[in-house]
Amino acid sequence: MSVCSKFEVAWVVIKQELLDHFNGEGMPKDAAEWYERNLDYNVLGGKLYRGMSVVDTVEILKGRALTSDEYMKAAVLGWSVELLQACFLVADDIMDNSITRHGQSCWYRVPQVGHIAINDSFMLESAIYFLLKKHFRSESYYVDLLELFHETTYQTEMGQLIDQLTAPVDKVDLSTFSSKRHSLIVIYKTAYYSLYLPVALAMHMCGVPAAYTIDSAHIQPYGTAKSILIPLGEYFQIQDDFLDFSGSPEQIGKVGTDILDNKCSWCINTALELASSKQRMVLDENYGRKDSAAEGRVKVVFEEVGLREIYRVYEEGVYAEKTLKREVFRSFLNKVYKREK
Ligand code: GPP
Ligand code: MG
Ligand code: MG
Ligand code: MG
Repeated sequence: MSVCSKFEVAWVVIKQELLDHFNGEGMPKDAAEWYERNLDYNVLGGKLYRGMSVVDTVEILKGRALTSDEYMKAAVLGWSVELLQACFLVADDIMDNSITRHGQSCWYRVPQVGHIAINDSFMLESAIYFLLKKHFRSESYYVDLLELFHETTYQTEMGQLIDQLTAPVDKVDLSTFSSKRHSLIVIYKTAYYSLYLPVALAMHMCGVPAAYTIDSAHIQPYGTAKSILIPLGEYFQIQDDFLDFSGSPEQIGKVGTDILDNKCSWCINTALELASSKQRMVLDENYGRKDSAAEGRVKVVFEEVGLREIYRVYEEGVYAEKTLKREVFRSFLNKVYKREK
């Protein structure tokens, strides 16, 4: 069985636990069918990078194949990250006025769903805490898991707030954008939950302590993980921003809305740095307008300033830098997990 389908098999069990509990509360059949459809529609269909990376990290940290109990625990944490992502995306698509997600209509646009999507988003989040309690209640690190989910959710909401506030619907002012603002937005709205959360969950499950001293060096493993994963998360969101402009709906499974939505994305920030005064005028007049002809004029400037090439060079630079840092992280991991005192 492929690694991914093993993870997907675990979902069948996890979903059934959620539905059994729901039914056990005496919920009627129509509600159970709705909940199941919410779970199927919103939790599946993504790339599962985040969820799978919990399982991968647990395997790396243990340095051996997992027992079936360990695998199930890691999979519950992985699917909990996917539930968190699903809850965010259902809400994000409403806030961003998006049309499609994962190659299908956004949930709030599905006939009969509408505003119920808000409650469905809440239920996807609450499912996480049901699963954590069921599978981890008696573990010493249960509170660490709860705190991590709560803190990461809060951070993501802070990021979503500044993302939305930097993109007002009725007031386009490109002078409020900057790379610094962009960096803060993407670290908070994406990097913490997408990159740091999965790895930190796996570290808790494997008993990695908050801090310790080795060879008189004071090590804070979660801080080290953060220092590596947050910049990687920034890159992850810059990819998302670039694909919003360059990717076809077939390729990315969604229709890009950043230009229409007046988003402080990597593309517009990069274009602003390079635009001539004439191009700047085109951007000022056309960015953030709910009009596809205006969107087209912005895209022309993006092409003129050579955004594709700048992105390509940026991506290669990130890869080279991360390859180097990987060696550093690996040596850190080896120190931590082979230790006997
Ligand atoms: C992705 O930004 C950010 C999130 C999914 C976080 C949402 C947080 C909430 C608290 C709701 P995006 O809008 O660029 O993603 P996409 O391009 O996939 O819509
Ligand atoms: Mg958004
Ligand atoms: Mg969005
Ligand atoms: Mg996006």
